[in-house]
Parts: sequence; structure tokens; C-alpha cells
Amino acid sequence: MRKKQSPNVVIIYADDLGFGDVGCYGASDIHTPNIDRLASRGVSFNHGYATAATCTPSRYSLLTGSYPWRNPQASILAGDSSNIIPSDMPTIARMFQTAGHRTAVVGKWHLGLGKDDIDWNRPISSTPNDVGFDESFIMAATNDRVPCVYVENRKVLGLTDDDPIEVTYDWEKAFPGEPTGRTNPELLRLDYSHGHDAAIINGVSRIGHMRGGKAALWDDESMAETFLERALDFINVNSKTPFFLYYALHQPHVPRLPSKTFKGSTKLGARGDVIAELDWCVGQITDNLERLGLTEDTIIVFTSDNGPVLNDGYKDQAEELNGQHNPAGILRGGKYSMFDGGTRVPFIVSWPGRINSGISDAIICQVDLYACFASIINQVLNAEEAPDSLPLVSTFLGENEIGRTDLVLEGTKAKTVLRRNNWVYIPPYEGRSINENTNIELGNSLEAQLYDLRLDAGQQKNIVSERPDIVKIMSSRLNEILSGERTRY
Ligand code: NG6
Ligand code: CA
Repeated sequence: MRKKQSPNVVIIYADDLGFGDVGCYGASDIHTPNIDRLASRGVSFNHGYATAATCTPSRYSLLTGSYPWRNPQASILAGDSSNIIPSDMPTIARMFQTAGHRTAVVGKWHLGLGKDDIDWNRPISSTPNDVGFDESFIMAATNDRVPCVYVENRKVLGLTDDDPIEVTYDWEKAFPGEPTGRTNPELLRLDYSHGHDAAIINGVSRIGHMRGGKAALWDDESMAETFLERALDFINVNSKTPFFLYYALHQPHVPRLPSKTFKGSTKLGARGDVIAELDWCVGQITDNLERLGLTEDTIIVFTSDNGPVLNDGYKDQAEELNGQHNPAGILRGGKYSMFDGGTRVPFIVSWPGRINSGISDAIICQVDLYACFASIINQVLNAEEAPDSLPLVSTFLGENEIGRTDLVLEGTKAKTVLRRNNWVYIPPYEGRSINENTNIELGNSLEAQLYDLRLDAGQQKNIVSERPDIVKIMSSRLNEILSGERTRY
């Protein structure tokens, strides 16, 4: 087999997939044979984390190697927000580019586009192509946010001159005459339960208003195949040069609208079906690499941007049909939460033929991918680059279980938490303890919280008054990290 100097890297990033949602992490009601196969050929981390319990901040960390709270804009973005990664900021993609890899992002972006007010009808000024990707084929934000179109490099795909796109997130500026979920619920084929009451696209109301661009609108049911096809094309075209592909799936984020093949394929309803679809996409990637003879030349990371949620705003029966399934596994909380269910996710590193398969209990985070890959492909990082990314290469490749000591995690609104060894410290925070819409425990409490994950993985017993010594160390360590400029030395 032909050997390349530097391995290819594919990061497969699920959207809202929980710690307990895949077979190899304990799910028995959802079958994920392709992800399980990946795990059987690599390292599965039991303490692998996103930096945040929502999408934008987690993705920001993955790409920049920086904690999200360093950038006040790194919170759930609207579909018309500007790019929050400055064009001169080093990114993992640029690092690969410098090393001679061909780079691409396919799928969900959600880090903003453009510099100021974005005109969707003209070439877009700031896209993934400005922060290290040679090619991009993305949706701007989420599948429940407008504009519901694909952006290929700098342009909306399929846009016609006679039907320009306009977008606003302001109800006061909503487009007169355009139906919305709020005003025309009779037009919906999927009802919303909370939020998601604006523009109706393909019979599903979304967040934000748009008009025009009819020929460019995506088709929800074929989104998985559209992204997959682009990802496969990129791999096929670049099979002879090292490449870096960031394949950011949209599943199982709402609205959950699988293709015909997967609709009804599980007992868990739409959420189970789109996870089955997601798993199939993973299998298509690995099978294709196999066909090209690239299996042993390609490192695949499979992980998710945040924890799970059943009802995230549409009446798709995810809750009713969930049965005994635990999307967050043994963990407390889910998406949006400061508890571990918000940020601890499946985290698999596969490099067949090069690393031993197994399970690791080391603490590792997506923010570390940058420095780990830099080290694997022999790139030296500048002092200012990837300020929070730790080059835990041996850990990452399953050679030892010495992971991070400290890891700062965040729920929503940049509320930070410290994981340190087996301890989790959650400072006192104001706010609702449960979000009634999503039925998720957020972790807010006016009392500080301390959990010992070694004895209490489900974070049930707050031992803050029993261990004031640990609380003191952790609160001062958290403050020290938050007031510093970097954690990689
Ligand atoms: C929330 C949306 C939710 C989801 C989330 C972002 C409402 C009520 N909820 O504001 O549906 O879109 O934002 O998810 O609008 S994430 O995975 O991209 O962070
Ligand atoms: Ca997400």
C-alpha cells in the first residue's frame, strides 16, 4: 500500500449527540454499528469533552484551540451573525494547510459569516475559506435557523438573480406577507413546541425570517446525503495528497427529518432515526477510505459538539418515544447544562493499524485536537497559537492514560465550571435550575457544588460542605485560569 508522509485527518462532529447515544458507549435501544466499528479500531474516551454545552462555543474551541469564554461572541449565534473567528487568528485548519494538507469543512458551520451586515446575494467576505479551509460547503448556522440554504465557498448554492435572499432575526422587520409558524400554524407539517415560530421553510417553521432564494432552499430530508456526497468527493479528489476534513454533521439536531430510508427505522421516532442515519454516514466515510486504501493512513476522530436534548423545540415525539433510552448515559443533565451531560460526549480516535484499540479514562477535550494533531504532523505551534490546547499525544493515541488535570467547561451564557482530576466544581450561579422547555437540569444553584466523579459519576451528591479544602483549591484555580491569557505553556 502507498504510504504518505503525513496522515489524513477526518473529524466527524455530531450535533447534540449524547454520551449514551451510541452502542459502544452503552446504548442498547439505538444501534450504531458503524460508530462501534470505529471504536473497535481505536481509543474510546470515557472522559472526552466538548468545551461547552452548546454548539458555537464548542466549535470555536475545536477550531481555534482556545477556550470559548475568551471570546465574548462565542455563544449560540443567529444565522446572520458575523464570523467570530478573526481572519488573522490561527486555526487547526490553517495549521494543516501550512503543513501541506488540503483542507475542507463540510456541514454545519455556526461560527458566523461575513464581516458586517451580510448580503447573501453577493460573494461573502468572511467564510471558512478565510480561516484556513481551502474549500467549504456549509449551512451557515443550524438546521433550525434561516437562511435555509447551502453556502459553497463564498456563494449561496443555487441562488438565482431574480429572487434575492433577505434575512432578519427581528420580528419588527419580519417580511410582510411571508407566512410564519406563529401566524400560519396551519401550514406546518411539524409543529413547534417552543421558539421556532418564524419563517416556514419546507413546511417547518424556523428561528429567524427569510424571503426569496426559493431555488436555493435546502431540502431537509436529503441534507445528510448532500453533505455526505460533498465529504466523499473531497476525499476522492484528494486521495493522493494529505487532507484534513472537518465533517460537521447536522444530526441529531432539530428539526429531525431523516431521509426516507431512515424514517421509521427505529422505535425511538425521529431522534432515533436521525442517529441511525448519522451512523450510516460514518460508515460511508470509513467504507470509502477502505476502498481507496487509506484506512491506515487516516486518523478519524468522532465526537459531538454538546450533550443531548429530547425536546429542543419541535413536537417530533422524541420524548414520548424515548422509552428506556438514556441519551446522556449515566451522566446528569444534557445540552445547555453545567453538569457533565452537557459537555461529556462520545470521543473516539481511530487510526487502524497504528494505535491499539481500547478504552481510556484520561480527561481529554476537543480543544486539545489542535495541539495533538500539530504534534502528530510535526508542526511547531507559536506561543500565542492555540492558547488552551494541550499536546497530549500519547494520551490521544491511547498509549497512556495521563490526561488533563484541569479543564474549564461551560454551560450556557459562558457560565464556567472546573473539572480537576476526579472533581467537578460548579460555582454558585443565579438562574433556573431546570429549563422547563427542554426539561434539562442546567446546574444553576445559589449554593456552590462539588462532586467526586470517582464515587458519583451521576453528580447526585453535592459534597461542598464536606470538602471545603477541595472547594478552596478549585475555586481559586478556576479564577486563576479565567484571569490568565493561556493555559498551554
Ligand atoms: C436554541 C434553540 C434550539 C437550538 C439551540 C442551538 C429555541 C427555543 N431553542 O436557542 O432549538 O437551535 O438554540 O443549538 O429557539 S446548538 O446545538 O446549535 O447550540
Ligand atoms: Ca449542538
